[in-house]
Amino acid sequence: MKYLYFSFYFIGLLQYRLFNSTNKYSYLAFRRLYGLTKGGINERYSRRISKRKGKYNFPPVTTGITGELDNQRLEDIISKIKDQGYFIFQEKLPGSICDEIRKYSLETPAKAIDKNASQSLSLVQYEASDPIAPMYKYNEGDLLKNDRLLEILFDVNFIRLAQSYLDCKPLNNSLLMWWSSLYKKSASSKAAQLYHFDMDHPKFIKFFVYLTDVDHDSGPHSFIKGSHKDKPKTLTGDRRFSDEEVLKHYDPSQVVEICGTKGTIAAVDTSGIHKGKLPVNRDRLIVQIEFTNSFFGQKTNRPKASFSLNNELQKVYDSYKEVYSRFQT
Ligand SMILES: O=C(O)CCC(=O)C(=O)O
Repeated sequence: MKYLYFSFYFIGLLQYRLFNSTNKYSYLAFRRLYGLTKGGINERYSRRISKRKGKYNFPPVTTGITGELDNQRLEDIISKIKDQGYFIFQEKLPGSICDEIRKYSLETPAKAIDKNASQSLSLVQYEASDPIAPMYKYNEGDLLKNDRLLEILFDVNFIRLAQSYLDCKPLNNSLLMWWSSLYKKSASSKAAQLYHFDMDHPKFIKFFVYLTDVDHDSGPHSFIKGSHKDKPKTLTGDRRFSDEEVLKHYDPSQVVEICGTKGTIAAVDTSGIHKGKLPVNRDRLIVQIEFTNSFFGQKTNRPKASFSLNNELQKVYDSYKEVYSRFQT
């Protein structure tokens, strides 16, 4: 079977080179091979990408939502992400900005995501007191109309951190925002509330920003420390895992629930095992931006670059055009 997966994978790589798109079967084969080779194919492919793609030269100190970033701090943060799979920043997005985005979310319809496909397709206003689904996910096109979200998307420190972690010029892959609601009493697989790992591209990193206060009962991002580096064979399948299965193989001290007041920012390598814990006392609003080293893999959303940027963000866009190459001009 492994050889069949390899054949599909290599055909997919060739097609990707020629046509810039990944066929479904090659993508599935790539996901399986991640587990079967213990990440070996990702490492090999990523090394090649790093050699081929250059890197940006950043000024010695860059400033963003995560404060001032110099080379020493950059190295410290990256070594922590490499070691534990995540990093929680001390700096936070100011509360007033979180509130502004939260207000926007309550005025903007979102996709109610549930097992039921027809519900998932409907765009509805999120009602915290009467949710109809465990997750409400916003259309990226709507997010790109919000100046505060654009400030997160075009944050130079995120680009710099992503470059350092991915070891090449990063590609922005998505801007997402969703509510995890108090709809259900049990975890929803569709809302990523069961343990899993992501394997959409060879290498990637996500930045999460909480827009509401998050404690252990309000849906923290739960991550198994170190699981981005090493997974037991039974946890390499392309599926969801129960808490019991995961805890059979990892020490409880490795389960990290990322909690913090609104504005909390974390960088996570979600090739590690993680989930959004089911919220039981308060709903959670979260923003996520993802960077990858290649668009090989899952289809990337390619919206029009119709956003209007202030001078500062326009400078970031112009200086790091390749990062935002998925936006159609
Ligand atoms: O809601 C969460 O914290 C989990 C998100 C997640 O599974 C993902 O971004 O891959």
